[in-house]
Amino acid sequence: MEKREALSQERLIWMYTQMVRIREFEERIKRTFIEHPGAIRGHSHLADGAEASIVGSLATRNETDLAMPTYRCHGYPIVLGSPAKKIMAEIYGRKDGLCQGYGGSMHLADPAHHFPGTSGIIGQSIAHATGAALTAQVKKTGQVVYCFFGDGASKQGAFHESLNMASVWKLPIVYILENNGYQVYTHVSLEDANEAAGDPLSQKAQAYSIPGVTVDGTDVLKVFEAVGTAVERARAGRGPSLIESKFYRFSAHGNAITVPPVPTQFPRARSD
Ligand SMILES: Cc1ncc(C[n+]2csc(CCOP(=O)(O)OP(=O)(O)O)c2C)c(N)n1
Ligand SMILES: [Mg+2]
Repeated sequence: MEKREALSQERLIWMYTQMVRIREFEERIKRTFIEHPGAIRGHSHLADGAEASIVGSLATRNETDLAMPTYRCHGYPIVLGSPAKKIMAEIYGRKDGLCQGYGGSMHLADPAHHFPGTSGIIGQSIAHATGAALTAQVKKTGQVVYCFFGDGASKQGAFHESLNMASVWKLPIVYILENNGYQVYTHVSLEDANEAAGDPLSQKAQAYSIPGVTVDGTDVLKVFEAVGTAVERARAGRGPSLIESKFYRFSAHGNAITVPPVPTQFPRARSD
């Protein structure tokens, strides 16, 4: 795999271009929600702020490796090579969309570009990705699975079951925990609001005897380096790693335009 210092100018420009493409694509969706309400039906969850994390991660992959994110998923197929027009058409629910309009924004899939599909059920995609890694191991395909999920998803049982199994069986998977500071509208600073316990969240890896690191998810090269190390380990048959990539979600949870201000105090249930 390419080393960070050895990245060519062409490669760096490719990374930058992909980040801009993702942001432009999502800005267009945002504008549509403002200027043409109702044109896009249902929800559309934007990932502005995640561009460097997505691109830095996927820049480390081999052609046949699989990328399996959650429902906040527009950026990944853009980088993998799915036609942006087809992704947008899918978000509009059109027949010429990536999934003939059946999936919509949250359920993109493009197997031809090594993008098996996403799920709106928080945490479940971690189990799907772990299953895909088991398949890769059993069939000896040489593929590594890139499993992306949120800070909120790391509280789910599927996360813990998957990491346990992947560690025991040394599955070729990299878990990329995208800590964007929010679970819907609950900010990480709200300690008593059922946020994900543990800081940094990468320390959860220790429970499963696998490497866990936290990285600045707004620095594409730092992400590239951290994920690259994890991918090399996975490809060598040494098992999974957990990367916590920290960044900030600029948009609201879904559709809306701005993030609500972070409340200074979480409203507690009255005990009297
Ligand atoms: C099993 C399940 N429980 C609850 C929800 C409702 N829900 C949608 S998004 C979300 C929070 C997810 O937070 P996080 O994992 O941090 O992902 P992010 O939205 O920040 O990318 C919740 C609880 C759901 N979709 N699935
Ligand atoms: Mg989150």
